[in-house]
Amino acid sequence: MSKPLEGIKIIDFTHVQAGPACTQLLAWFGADVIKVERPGSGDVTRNQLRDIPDADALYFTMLNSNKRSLTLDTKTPEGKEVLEKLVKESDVLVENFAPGALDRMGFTWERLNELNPKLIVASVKGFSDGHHYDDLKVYENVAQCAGGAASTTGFWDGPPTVSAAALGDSNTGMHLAIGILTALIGRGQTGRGQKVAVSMQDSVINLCRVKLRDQQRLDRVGYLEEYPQYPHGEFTDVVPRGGNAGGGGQPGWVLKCKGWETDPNAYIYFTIQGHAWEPICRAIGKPEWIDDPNYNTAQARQPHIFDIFATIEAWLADKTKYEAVDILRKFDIPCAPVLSMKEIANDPSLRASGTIVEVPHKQRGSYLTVGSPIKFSGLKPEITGSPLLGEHTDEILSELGYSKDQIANLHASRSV
Ligand code: CAO
Repeated sequence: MSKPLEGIKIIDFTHVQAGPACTQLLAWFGADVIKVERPGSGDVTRNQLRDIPDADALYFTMLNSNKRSLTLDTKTPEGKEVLEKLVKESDVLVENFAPGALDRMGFTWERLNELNPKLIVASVKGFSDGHHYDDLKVYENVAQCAGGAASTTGFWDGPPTVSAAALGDSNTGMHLAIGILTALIGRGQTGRGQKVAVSMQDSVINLCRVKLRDQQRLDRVGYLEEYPQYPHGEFTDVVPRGGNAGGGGQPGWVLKCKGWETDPNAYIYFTIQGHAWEPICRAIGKPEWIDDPNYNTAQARQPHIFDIFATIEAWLADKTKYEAVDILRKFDIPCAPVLSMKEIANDPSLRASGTIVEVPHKQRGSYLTVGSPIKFSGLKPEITGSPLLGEHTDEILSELGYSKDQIANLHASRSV
């Protein structure tokens, strides 16, 4: 099956998570992604949190599948020359170095544009260009704090809390991928490349838009009716942390199921959606609540929403999370079990859909990784293992026209 991005050559000058997540996605869809890494060491994640001595760490392997690896010291004259050749032949260069690093290497936007006017240069930085923090180096949790996620996550009586989901890293990479594909379509129209920049702060803010909505509602009316603080608690002038409350118009909460005393994930998420109130009452054996004026509107329920949740928990006490969902799904009630990573790793549906895949690796044997969360009718991304450091160096150099002797000289000069 041919892949839509086949023929697109990408210089993957990325490291850690934000950039690699972007280029991995493009590689899944057929792009030739050449990961450029420093000789000897490579992407720092090859060594981070290793579970097998002397083998690439899962942190690296799970962000770099379907790529080729070229080792190249882009600070030596010979290394710069190789990069220049590659730039002339490529469609996209993606990087997520610290601010100014690419310029210091001598590869400014102007220089890259001069070498190849059709090249798209895509960057991730912590903060956008011109922002008062645009000189900062940034990692995941820094971005979650700067993007409004941490101040609005967690419980009201605890500190700002970061999410386990990589809102700052992988999320920014996904935004960048959209930017790159847009610029590729734009290039089809204009014949010219352009710079595409995404900041981690901006990408987090884009996902926190409902909290910006809430800030404006709070400014106007002084309270937020779907938050647990309403109507009994106090509001200040900033959006509070709402625990596990639903972010939209549907109150919900994480509720205990059978076994919660010993199993940290014996819970379901239960949503009380307005139009589902009648089936909810029937499902939990409370038909008398259907027409009771203390319960039959969202407004009437809110003052005693936690009593309602407690009643539902009493109903859940003798049901596992799976049994509970199996009953509730018959009533069309939006809910799901709280799944552990172990359950996700072994979930037959996720394996069948290709969302979780097992791939071979030369050092590790096989390992589990994520497959494409985007499903197509005309494309089935095949996930391959990540490359070893420099595995494709000679192959890529010879594609660039270097002879065997020239390649040997590049090795001898430690430029590759
Ligand atoms: N050959 C020669 N030099 C290379 C090279 C290569 N192949 N690859 C990288 N380098 C050099 C860079 O040019 C840079 O040199 P200078 O400091 O002399 O300019 C140096 O390696 C270090 O790069 P860096 O500053 O990007 O790396 P760091 O470990 O100090 O910082 C990070 C890491 C992630 C904080 C920083 O890159 C950053 O802020 N990136 C932008 C935001 C981002 O993507 N963060 C998310 C990372 S995922 O959590």
